[in-house]
Amino acid sequence: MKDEILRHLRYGLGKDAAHSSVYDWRMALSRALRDRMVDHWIPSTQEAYASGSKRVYYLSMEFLIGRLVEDMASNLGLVDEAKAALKELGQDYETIVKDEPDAALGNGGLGRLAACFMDSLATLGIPAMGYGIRYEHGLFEQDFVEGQQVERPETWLQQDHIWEFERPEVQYPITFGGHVEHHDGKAHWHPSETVIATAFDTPVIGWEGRWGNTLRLWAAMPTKVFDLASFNRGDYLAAGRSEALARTICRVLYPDDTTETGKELRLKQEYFFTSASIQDLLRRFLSTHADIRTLPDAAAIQLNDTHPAIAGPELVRVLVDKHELGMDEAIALARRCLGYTNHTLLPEALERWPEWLFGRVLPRHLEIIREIDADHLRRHEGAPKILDHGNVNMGELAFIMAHKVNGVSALHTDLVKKTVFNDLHKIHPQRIVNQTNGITQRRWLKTCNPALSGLITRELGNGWVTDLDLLSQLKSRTGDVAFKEEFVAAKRANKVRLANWVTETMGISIDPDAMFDVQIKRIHEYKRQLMNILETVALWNEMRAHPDAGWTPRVKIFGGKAAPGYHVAKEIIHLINDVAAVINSDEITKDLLKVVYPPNYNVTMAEVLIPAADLSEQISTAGKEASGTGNMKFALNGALTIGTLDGANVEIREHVGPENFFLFGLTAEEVMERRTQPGFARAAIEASPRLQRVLGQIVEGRFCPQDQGRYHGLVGMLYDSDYFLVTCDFDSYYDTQRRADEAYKNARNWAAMALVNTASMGFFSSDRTIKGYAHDIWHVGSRLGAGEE
Ligand code: DL6
Repeated sequence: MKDEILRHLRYGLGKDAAHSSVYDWRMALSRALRDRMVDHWIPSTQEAYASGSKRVYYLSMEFLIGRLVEDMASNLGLVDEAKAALKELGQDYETIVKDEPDAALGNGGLGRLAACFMDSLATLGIPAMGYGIRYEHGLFEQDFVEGQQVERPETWLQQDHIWEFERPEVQYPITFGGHVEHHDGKAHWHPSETVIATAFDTPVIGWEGRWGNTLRLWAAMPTKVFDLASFNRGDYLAAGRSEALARTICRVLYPDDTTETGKELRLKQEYFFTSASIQDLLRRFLSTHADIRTLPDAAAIQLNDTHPAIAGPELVRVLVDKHELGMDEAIALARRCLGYTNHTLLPEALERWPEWLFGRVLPRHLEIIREIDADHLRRHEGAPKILDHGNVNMGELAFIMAHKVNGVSALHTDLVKKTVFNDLHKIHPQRIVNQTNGITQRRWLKTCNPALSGLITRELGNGWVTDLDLLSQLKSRTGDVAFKEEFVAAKRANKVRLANWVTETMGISIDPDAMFDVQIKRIHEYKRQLMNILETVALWNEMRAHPDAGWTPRVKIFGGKAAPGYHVAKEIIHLINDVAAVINSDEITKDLLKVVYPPNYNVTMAEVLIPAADLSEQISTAGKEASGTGNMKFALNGALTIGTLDGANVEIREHVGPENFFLFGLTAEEVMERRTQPGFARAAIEASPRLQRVLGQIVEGRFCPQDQGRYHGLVGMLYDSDYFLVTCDFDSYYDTQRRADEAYKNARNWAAMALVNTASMGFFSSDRTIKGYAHDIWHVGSRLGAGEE
């Protein structure tokens, strides 16, 4: 390893050791690791090709992969070797790992899930390819200026992305606009714009390098660099037009995972990567198969949300216009290949495009969608339509074109059946299935929490790294005082690490013995960070009034970004920061309560916060969080959850047992019922003197004396509408927090509860989730060991 690092330093980077920066060392180490990856990757690719086995194609607008050095070193079993080699070279492994920027090609849960799935697919030896966009700028960087969120462009590609291989030979034209002519019994699309999709491949190597898959991200290039004739005429804008269009397509990740942007560019992005992926998988298929009708035996195409839903019409277009299949047959064939995962019930997140806009960008696809609608209606009279009231409904399109549709937790799947797709579910009662989300334990325990994972491996061996159910053996240790002490010591070490980081980066000192209470996720009204900060103020009021009442000291930790155009979410951020400033400077409560909100929450920050958490805040309005995956990461790392019966919380509670979970709040059914009661929010506030006081303080400007009216709108909204029922759940949340306080005082019992949480998380491995998809949706198997057959 040492020689390999030095060789890369010299011949890859043209540097000698004496004059190398941390960046140079990181590049050299990464290249050395990448070489080893390739040695696993190429045989897997060859094996998948030679065997002709069915592959999974996972189409996703987002892959939130984070840093890779440690992931790769860990999966290849090279961490110790790398550390030792660097030490001999006078370098520190940790410093080098920390130098890597996060690959932030995603907004939140949906993108991180895709990254966990890629890890599990490779570990399970299932031939697969992830397809997405190589954004020039990933998710924006968040800063706080006077407590307010400021967005700055993210620039991960300013440095070499060392893990990828450019494939200039893998290029496809992607066309937009123009018109369609029908003659000779065929459709002829004459597009007006073309860009070229070019591939960049990142190997994804599973545990112990047993199998390797590929994450193929598409970048857009112009068909010609620039138009010399226009340039010579002096028309510089026209000369650079095709380059500008191409660059725009993969320039930014839309910083919003819940609202439809309504932008033509977004539609172009979606079609760009979907069309490139379909062309690519068909080329691969046709290089080894003669009969296009056997495509479903070779390709399972999974749509991660509706963003790639255009895959249905695109595949039909190729089958009909190029391979001359009949329309009905093409629709049926495409459906056998396609699966669709729904990740949200929020109406604003269900994509729909105005028909005129869609037809302008993709005229041939609009025609095909009409045919799909007609075909479906012929078979199912009165069925919901894709084209409805002048819109193209991507949810209906994805549903109708998929042979299986899945929700991401048991409750969510049930609600998908009862609400958004109720009519379609009645027509196709077998189509909707559940696949509860999961997380990869390799990143979210093994790598991010060496203190705890080392202890577990010492006790159980390392089988749990690929079989998380083995953690259940830890349940028998809840009475083992010595083991529990070590379990607690691991948590404390992680808390000290976090406390040091908070002091270094924010200048706030926090006590590692206080309860670390963490809410990290996108800022959204339904996730109710607002309720959390209101409860914080209520607690502060009580602490100030009775400072000697034996309080459990707390550190409230927040992390998360708001979509730049989401005004209310940004106000909530501002409020949290305003409250933090006041509470953190209060002499009376300084040893009892702190509020910490480090800016720019990302995967790397999660890897530090989650292992250090005692309490995991999963407090969404019931029925709104499709699943959540942070909830699983916290519980796996020994945090207890305070949560509602929402998303995967329901299943987490079932697995850990109700006595090891702090439940509060209205159920999804009660939420729906409560909303029908006029004035429910005002009534809830009037019934809660505690909440009234907090809202009064905020309105009076207690946390922003220089701008007293700052939160009048926010508080007014709580009185008048409160769609997410913060007011109704507030008292129950406050009381449950106090139960958590009491429980925390009994350190041994808390440790036992935390240990049961860790021990019960086997079900929430993404390996289990992927096995579910493989069995129920994709009908694919593992190739592990198959090469020796
Ligand atoms: O399934 C992954 C993740 C869930 O865990 C979250 O509960 C859910 O909110 C998230 N959904 C989205 C939807 N975005 N859009 N459109 O990110 O998916």
